[in-house]
Amino acid sequence: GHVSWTPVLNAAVYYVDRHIEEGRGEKTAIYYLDQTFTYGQVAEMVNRAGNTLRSLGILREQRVLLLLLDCPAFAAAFFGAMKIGAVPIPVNTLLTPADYLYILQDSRATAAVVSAELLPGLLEVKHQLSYLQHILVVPPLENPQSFTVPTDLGLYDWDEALAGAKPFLEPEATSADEAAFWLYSSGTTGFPKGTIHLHHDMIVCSATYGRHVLNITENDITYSVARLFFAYGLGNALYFPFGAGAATVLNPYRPEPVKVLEIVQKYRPTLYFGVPTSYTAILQVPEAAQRYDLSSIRFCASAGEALPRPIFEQWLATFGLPIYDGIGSTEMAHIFITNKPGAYKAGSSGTLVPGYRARIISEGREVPVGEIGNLMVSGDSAAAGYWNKHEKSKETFQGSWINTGDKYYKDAEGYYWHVGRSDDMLKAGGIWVSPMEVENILMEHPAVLESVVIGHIDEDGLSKPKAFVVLKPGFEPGPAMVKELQNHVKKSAAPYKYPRWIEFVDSLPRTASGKIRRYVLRNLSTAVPAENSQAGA
Ligand code: 3UK
Repeated sequence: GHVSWTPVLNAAVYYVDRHIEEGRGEKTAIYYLDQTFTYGQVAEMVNRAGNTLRSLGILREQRVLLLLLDCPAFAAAFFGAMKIGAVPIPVNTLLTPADYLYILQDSRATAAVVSAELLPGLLEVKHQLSYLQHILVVPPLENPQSFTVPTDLGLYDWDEALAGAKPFLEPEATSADEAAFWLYSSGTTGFPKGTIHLHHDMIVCSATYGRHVLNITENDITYSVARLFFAYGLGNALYFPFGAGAATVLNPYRPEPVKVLEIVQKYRPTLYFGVPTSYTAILQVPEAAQRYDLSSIRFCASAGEALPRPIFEQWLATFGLPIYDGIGSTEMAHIFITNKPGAYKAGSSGTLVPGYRARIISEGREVPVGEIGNLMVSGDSAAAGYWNKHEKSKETFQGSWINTGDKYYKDAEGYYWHVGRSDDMLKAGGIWVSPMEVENILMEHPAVLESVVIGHIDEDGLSKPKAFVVLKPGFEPGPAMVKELQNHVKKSAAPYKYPRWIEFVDSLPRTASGKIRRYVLRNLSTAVPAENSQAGA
């Protein structure tokens, strides 16, 4: 028989070292606050990071958790780990200690690189960890000089460790098909799933969306409101610019609308990546177009959830720029259907990105144009599967096809229109919220008998969590109880998950078999504004 070997490919070499060989060593790779980093400097940082991890005994295939704000250390840790064949796992910085405990135990990461600001959350669960041995702490933004790493066993100062490491590093001869990085993705039931991406996956995204949609070149400057720990942000602000030898603007602070406008004015990015919530928030800034110069931007992208048509139109009217909405997923690494210059329809997700295939399936068959079905997608950036979640992997990864869980129809011109999810998942600001998680937390409150959480569409056309709550006898519904329950959720879940509205009901609608009829509440929720509801921040 014929024996074929998977080619040797180390994505860190493609994204970092290649630029030195191709003469871009002096070119700016990262703009960060008042610093700039050239590709030469980034390559050296990556090598020092890889050597640091190696000297701690981190081996090929071992996972390394990255709990980091957007900063140059992220790039160094991500590609440094990858260069030695280890597997970085960027994680959401807004999660709770319990979430980090789960992810660290599930992944069995042996090392973590953590921003000092986020360290307390990790230390809270450190005694419960079975696998984590080393924590490298990136000094804080405020008073980094006076920062000292707590003297706990296994804690190191990132800057000191890198300063003491060698600046040269031979890449591990990884194969194109071995794990390069993981990302955790949430679902309706159960814990988040470690989604395993391979060394070739990012390169496929660079060759598809990066080349055919963004048309990114080394003259571009990217800026993403979506953080690096999201699959969306990771492409936008790291591997798309690094794939082209372009520059990226990284900023560690919360992307408040005015801050975002200041960053655009200061660094003059050409490619801008937002989410519907951030576009909506910027449109609320008085006289934004008069006060801030956005003329550097040649392309505005949106993803994470559908961009409502009114937001597209207001943005175009205000800034003269169309927003190119596209759908991507953690499983596909990045965007596979999108609007683009010369081919867009406001309110749609656009057309297929070259390199991807899609099918809309209902009852086992592809549906005709105009009919709604479940969206399946195929492309070579697809993850290999979920870590240790066999049943969930089989549901999502079906041969070369991935079940997105989204309901779509396609029009006669090949544009895809999002009509909802086929599960109960909802998003807030483009981030997954599992209704069950919020329901369980509400149920822990002594006043709550039962509850249902759904996605409620606000006045901007964006979905946010809303709870229907049945109180136990003797508890008073009203604004005080709304606040109380909201605070209760904020205490035990990531802050973006709290219900923005709470409606008190006498009972929940159920089927004959006792299953809650969520769709009834969803319809009720859009038709009649809730009496007892109270809008949140
Ligand atoms: C939904 C959208 C309508 C959809 C992502 C760009 O969002 C990303 O990944 P996630 O794993 O979520 C995937 C799910 O989010 N969705 C995303 N974009 C859109 N729905 N219109 C859109 N434009 O339900 C999808 O299945 O968090 C986005 C790039 C990489 C990503 N991972």
